[in-house]
This record gives sequence, C-alpha cells and structure tokens, in this order.
Amino acid sequence: MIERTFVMVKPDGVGRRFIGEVIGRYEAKGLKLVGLKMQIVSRALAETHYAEHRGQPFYAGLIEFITSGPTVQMVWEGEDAIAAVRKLNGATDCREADIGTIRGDLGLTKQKNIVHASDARETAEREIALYFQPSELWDYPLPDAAWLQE
Ligand code: FUP
Repeated sequence: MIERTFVMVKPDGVGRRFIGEVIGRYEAKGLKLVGLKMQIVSRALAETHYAEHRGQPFYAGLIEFITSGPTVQMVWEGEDAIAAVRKLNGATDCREADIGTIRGDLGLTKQKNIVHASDARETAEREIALYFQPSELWDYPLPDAAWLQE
C-alpha cells in the first residue's frame, strides 16, 4: 500500500551535516520526497508533537534538545513507507541500532539519534498535518515508478 510518513532530521543530524546523508538513504531505497522544510521547532509545537511522552523522565530533555537548533521536516511517500523508513532509521537507541541503519551508522545515543519518523498510519497523518499545509505537499511522477511495482 502506498503511504506517506513524516520524518524530521533532529538538531544533531543538522549540526553534524547529515541532512544529505539522511535524504540520500531514503532516495536510494526508492522512496519519494513529497515535502521538505527547515525550522527551529517552537516549544509549543515540540510539546504537541511529543505529547504522548509527557511525564516520562526523558521528556524535559527531549523538548530541550528538539528545540535547541534547526531541524528539517520531510514527508516521504512509497510502498509501506512508514515501516520502510523506520527500518532504515534503526532502533531508537543508536548504541543498539544495527549497523547499516542511519542510527546504527551515525547516531550517538538514545536522545541524539539523528532522525524522528512516524510509527503508524494515524501518527503519520497527525505529524504531517502538524508540520505541513496540504499545499506544501507535492504530487509528481517519477520515471522509475513502474519498476517499484510487481
Ligand atoms: P522513536 O519512535 O524511535 O523515535 O522513539 P520513541 O517514540 O520511543 O521516543 C521518542 C524520542 O524520545 C526518541 F527519539 C528519543 C527520546 N527518548 C529518550 O531520549 N530517552 C528514552 O529513554 C526514550 C526516548
């Protein structure tokens, strides 16, 4: 099933100059970039995004970190895109993430883990709407689209 997922390159990913590396990994796997922007996330937006973690011991640090510098927001489209992106990202804790994944190859810790990505259909819809207007998402053909179907 073709679906869309939300991805954010976190302040450590931007600061360590890994924006291109992250985009390149999704592109190389055949996913399609349909939305892209850069911003420093406000505290209010960060709290809305991470509302499910409120009350956790890591919550305050997470909000502090995610608002600490520029971040890049993206929407990626493709066959089972939500699971595909999470597989490419690897486990939350970079010290346990498999080599070959973004976090396993590049990330430092559980908090400084380079990327965020939606974990389910409903989350993806919610997170895309949180960061993008419908007019900021692009529908366009790719020349290799037929090769992605069997
Ligand atoms: P993920 O879905 O892989 O982004 O991970 P979670 O939703 O479990 O956690 C969201 C973010 O909270 C993680 F990216 C990093 C941060 N976190 C911590 O800093 N410490 C923890 O113990 C758990 C999560």
